[in-house]
Amino acid sequence: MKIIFASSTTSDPDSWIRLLEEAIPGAEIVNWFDDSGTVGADLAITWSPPHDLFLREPGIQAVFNLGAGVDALLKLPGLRDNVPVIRLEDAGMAVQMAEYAVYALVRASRSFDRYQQLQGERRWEPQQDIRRRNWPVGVLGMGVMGARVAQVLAALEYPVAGWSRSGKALPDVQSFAGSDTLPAFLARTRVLINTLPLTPETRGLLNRETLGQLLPGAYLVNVGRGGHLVEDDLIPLLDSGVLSGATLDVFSQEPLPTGHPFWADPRITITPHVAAASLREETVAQVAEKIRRYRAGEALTGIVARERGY
Ligand code: NDP
Ligand code: OXD
Repeated sequence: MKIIFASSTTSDPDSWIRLLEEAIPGAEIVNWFDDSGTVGADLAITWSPPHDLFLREPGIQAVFNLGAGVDALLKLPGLRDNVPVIRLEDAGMAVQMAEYAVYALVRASRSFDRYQQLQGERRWEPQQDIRRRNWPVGVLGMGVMGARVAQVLAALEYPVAGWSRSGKALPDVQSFAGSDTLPAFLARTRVLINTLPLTPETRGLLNRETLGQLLPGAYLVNVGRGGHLVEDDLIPLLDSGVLSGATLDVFSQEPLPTGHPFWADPRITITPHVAAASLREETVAQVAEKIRRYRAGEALTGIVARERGY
């Protein structure tokens, strides 16, 4: 079985290929090169896939994504409807996502950004004590990432709610299900953490109208995809006081262009799409097991529902 390893952002594909070949007995894994011809691959292992992956390799029968989000992959020309797309599930990412959410939340709720500013001015000025009830958190998306975020924040005794398509029952987390419940979810939320996948339904969901429904002094954390946020709406929302700040890990264009106004805005914290990185050891083991099951005709998890887009 020939597998193509196609990633336009992995700096050391050879070491990935070595590990994958060790973990997948009998596999011949070939690296993608922009200028080489068709290799006749049966399967693809991919991340940030090259645009012409399926046009150049029409024999691909299944695709294994080295990440949770498949939005870039599903857009590629030549990906046939009957080709299963299998995504990574957690692989060390969920705990990092929760950690990132804690970092963003407590900087706002415990005035740590303000203390940093005060330190620069050599001022000893305790801020108001935290009242957790003043910091209700809403998590958009209650899948592998969102559920972990919600559980960790609930354990820190913040009032937490989660919104998803089908609803998710978790201890100490209020569940909202479906688009009809979005207004009520937003109306009880001060810190909004987005962990949704980017699909036709969720694109542009974070906009002037929805963010305007949050509680006063609202704070946005976007770790889903840049396409969820209508970026032109953000600075006006901050200027008008609807939002007090934002922590953004993902952008409609990555890397964020150096001239982009977000860089210079002190109310916006930027990280370069690092909220949660798939860990190599876990990833290789998970992909190898998924491929083993696929080849053996056994049930496997992480199959993307193509019609839903995630
Ligand atoms: P999952 O598929 O496990 O979870 C997706 C969640 O979103 C589910 O709860 C699903 O609802 C919900 N959802 C999807 N569409 C809708 C909709 N239209 N309305 C309401 N809820 C919806 O994905 P993961 O948690 O593994 O990953 C989520 C996303 O996080 C990825 O797609 C990726 O974009 C992003 N990500 C970002 C990273 C980073 O470093 N910044 C790292 C990893 C992931 P239901 O449960 O009902 O199906
Ligand atoms: C992912 C990501 O989707 O890293 O896995 O963004």
